[in-house]
Amino acid sequence: MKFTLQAQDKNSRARAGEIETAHGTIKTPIFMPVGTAGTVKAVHQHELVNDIQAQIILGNTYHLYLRPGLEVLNKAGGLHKFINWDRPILTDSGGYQVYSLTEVRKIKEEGVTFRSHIDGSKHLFTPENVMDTQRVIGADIIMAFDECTPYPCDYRYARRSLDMTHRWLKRCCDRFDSTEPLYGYEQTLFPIVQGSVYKDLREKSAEVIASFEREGNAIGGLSVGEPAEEMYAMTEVVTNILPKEKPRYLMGVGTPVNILENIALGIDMFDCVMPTRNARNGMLFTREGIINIKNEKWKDDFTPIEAESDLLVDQIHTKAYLRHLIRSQEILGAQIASLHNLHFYLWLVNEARERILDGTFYEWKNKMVVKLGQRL
Ligand code: PRF
Repeated sequence: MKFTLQAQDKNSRARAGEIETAHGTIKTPIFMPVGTAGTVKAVHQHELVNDIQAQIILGNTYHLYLRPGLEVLNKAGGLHKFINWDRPILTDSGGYQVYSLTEVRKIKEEGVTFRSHIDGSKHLFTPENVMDTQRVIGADIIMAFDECTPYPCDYRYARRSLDMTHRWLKRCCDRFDSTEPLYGYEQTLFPIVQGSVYKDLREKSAEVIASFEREGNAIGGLSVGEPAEEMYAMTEVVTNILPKEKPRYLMGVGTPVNILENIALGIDMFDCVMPTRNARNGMLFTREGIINIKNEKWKDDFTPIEAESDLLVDQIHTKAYLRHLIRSQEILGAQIASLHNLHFYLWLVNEARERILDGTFYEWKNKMVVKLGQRL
């Protein structure tokens, strides 16, 4: 993997760059649609490529390990082949899903035991076996196994957890560096900064993570319920320490406003279920603000879903029709709304990139933040 910085904004810490992977180049800042179980929910690969030009998607180790399982993924020749996607993929390690999706779990030095949310079966994730699993899945970028602390989290717990996440990182790196990719192309491992909302823990973690000198770095443990101002404060502390010449990935963030503010703080990569999950409930993100398409207000609005958008479904379908589909729980409603929201998120990060390149990012960002937070 290679990262090239192409521009740095003068009025903020925003950057534009390019990440080269074995499956092609990613222009940053980037948003990665979430494809948890080998599919970006309700959006076909053909649409990801042709309608919204998605450059990279995310998969989840936790889900793929449980179903379809490693034997199928290995026989398929890895996730790219299994789902017929030849662009970059990043997989999360399960270091978040085991905490958010499973009820019975035990966190020990060795790893985490948990019960499957599918059939209740018992499993153990360790730093080592999570690396092996991500070798089998075969993503271009894989994530270290960490503990994402909840919010709020007392200082003592956050400090102990952080120390364990750092010890786990050493074990991840040792296993990753002593194994080979299975499908003939290179993979790279990103470590994850934790430390809850404590400045000193975040500083310490960023220093430890930087000292591993991996090709890119991630920030976890944010957007877990803390106020946005606390998230931005932590991002700033960490991006001041993480090396400039490597990509920075803020995990699981966020709203369009969160994304713009974090780009301004020096983040290059984002993922979030919000555009797809909220689409299925009728929340649409637009250039003018947020719409709840289920509202009575849109009942007989026969204007396009978004007139300024160049996405086919935004042009050819009306708000009234999409409202009807979502209210009737029609599958097509989820498809149109998900495609719309992902297209908007990708438009947003691409626009940010263009503004960074031409030097107008900061003023544009401040204007957009006001607009995008509005409810229409
Ligand atoms: N760790 C991992 N994945 C994550 C997170 C984390 O802290 C978050 C937190 N927002 C989202 N996804 N491994």
